[in-house]
Amino acid sequence: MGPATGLLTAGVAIAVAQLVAAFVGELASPVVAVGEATIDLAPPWLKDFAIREFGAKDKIALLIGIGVLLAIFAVVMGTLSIRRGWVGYAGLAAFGIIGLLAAVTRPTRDALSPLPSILGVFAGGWALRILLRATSAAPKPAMGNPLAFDRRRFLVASVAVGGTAVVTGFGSRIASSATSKAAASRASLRIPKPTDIAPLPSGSGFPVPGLSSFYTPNDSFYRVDTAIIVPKVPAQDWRLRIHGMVDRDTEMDFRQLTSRPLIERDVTLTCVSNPVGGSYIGNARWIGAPLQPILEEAGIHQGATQLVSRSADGFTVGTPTAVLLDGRDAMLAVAMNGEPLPLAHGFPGRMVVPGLSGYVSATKWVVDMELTTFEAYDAYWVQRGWSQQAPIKTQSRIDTPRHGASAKAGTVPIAGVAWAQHRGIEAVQVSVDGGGWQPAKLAMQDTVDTWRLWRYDWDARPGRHILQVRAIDDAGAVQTAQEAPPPPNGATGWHTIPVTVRG
Ligand SMILES: Nc1nc2c(c(=O)[nH]1)N[C@H]1C(S)=C(S)[C@@H](COP(=O)(O)O)O[C@H]1N2
Ligand SMILES: [Mo]
Repeated sequence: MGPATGLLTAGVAIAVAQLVAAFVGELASPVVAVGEATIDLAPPWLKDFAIREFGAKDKIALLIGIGVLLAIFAVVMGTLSIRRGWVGYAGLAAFGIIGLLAAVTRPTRDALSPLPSILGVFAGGWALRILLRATSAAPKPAMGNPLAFDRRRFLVASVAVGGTAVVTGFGSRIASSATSKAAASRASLRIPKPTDIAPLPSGSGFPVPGLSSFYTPNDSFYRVDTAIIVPKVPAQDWRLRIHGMVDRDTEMDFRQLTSRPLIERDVTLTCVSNPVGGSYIGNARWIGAPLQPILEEAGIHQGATQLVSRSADGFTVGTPTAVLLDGRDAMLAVAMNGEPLPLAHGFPGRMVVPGLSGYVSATKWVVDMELTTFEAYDAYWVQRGWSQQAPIKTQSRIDTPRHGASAKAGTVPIAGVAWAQHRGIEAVQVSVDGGGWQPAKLAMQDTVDTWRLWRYDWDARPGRHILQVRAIDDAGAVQTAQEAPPPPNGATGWHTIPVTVRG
């Protein structure tokens, strides 16, 4: 009975907290707040490990971890509370205080943030009282089997409490989707036609099975961020403030942003955590307002070397001001592959800057830009040991054959992608078993800001082989063979894979 008492009490507390959070803000949920606080406080090696091992599923792994810890805590407390009721209440209060502290220290907190934790604890207290009463109903020794009597009463109480948890839990899910003004705003949004349209590239791919498509569909585009719950900012509530070392503090709303002349550009986005051969890269067609004129209108002071952009959930990015003013297509993007930004990719507005790693350029849900210096401020990942600056390093990847695959002897296409955003890819070379570098066929270069697809038709002989690829950028610089891990500013080395060829 102890474990059930603990689990049911925790279940009701969490379900009620979730329901309240659906109304006062999902980020005020104690579970989410504790999860996000854990992400921010986790030591860098643990975060790097989580991104490396779980990728986009790192949040799910974290939530499962929190769930398991909570369940253990609930079972222990429930068991102790059968003997001493106060222990259960104390455990509940402790767990509420942790949730509350996390919720009120999040960058997204507001006056209502304590509510989910407080009401959750009260609901849990109610459940615990019912369950403890049912267990302590002293059976009269004379009345046959005392355990059966206990059990029935406890069962009724459990069903009542469990039912409350389940109904409230479902209610919170329905409420949170019904209260998502951001999803509604996205569904009804029409992005104005860009005034400057990029021609659709032709011949930018190859019909090789297993090779990436030139454009990465939104639903398979990699996602990296610190948010357990995607920030939900309706377009009509969005404001961008520009301040700091500027002549004029500026604020603009979404309508003002999208009534500016918009450009449409293909830009490949890359995460600094991408290991050699990894998948944290994608290419999309973006629509947005060029950032350079927006900054120039604000009047940037001499010496403002860093633009610190901040998201609705308090994440920060530091970008060199010089890069934003050098004429490249840095933009405040509002559309991705022909639709408003997906909620997970920064709706309603994000930064996109060709040539820089995501963590120093691609702020999603961006709401604030402060002009400052690199000496004055370290952005989120810089505080955690990554470099202040992170231009993209020339890289290439073999998409097919896959690592360890086996193929039939004969002509086997080796194909993949290569990237050196804002420099461009001039050549890609393939080496088999450490032999000479052979030139791969290149797809058309769309722009220097996108990746370039390549293929090499290999005359494969039976046996085990090692395939390697390297790229050469438009300046003639050859991708380095020197192996380096992602921290602190991006992995290097040649993607190398074993394959087996059958006779
Ligand atoms: N608000 C916010 N923006 C963010 C991040 C984040 O954690 N929060 N992560 C950055 C990183 S590390 C990368 S690589 C890109 C990834 O963008 P994507 O998820 O759209 O692929 O977003 C950047 N922008
Ligand atoms: Mo990243």
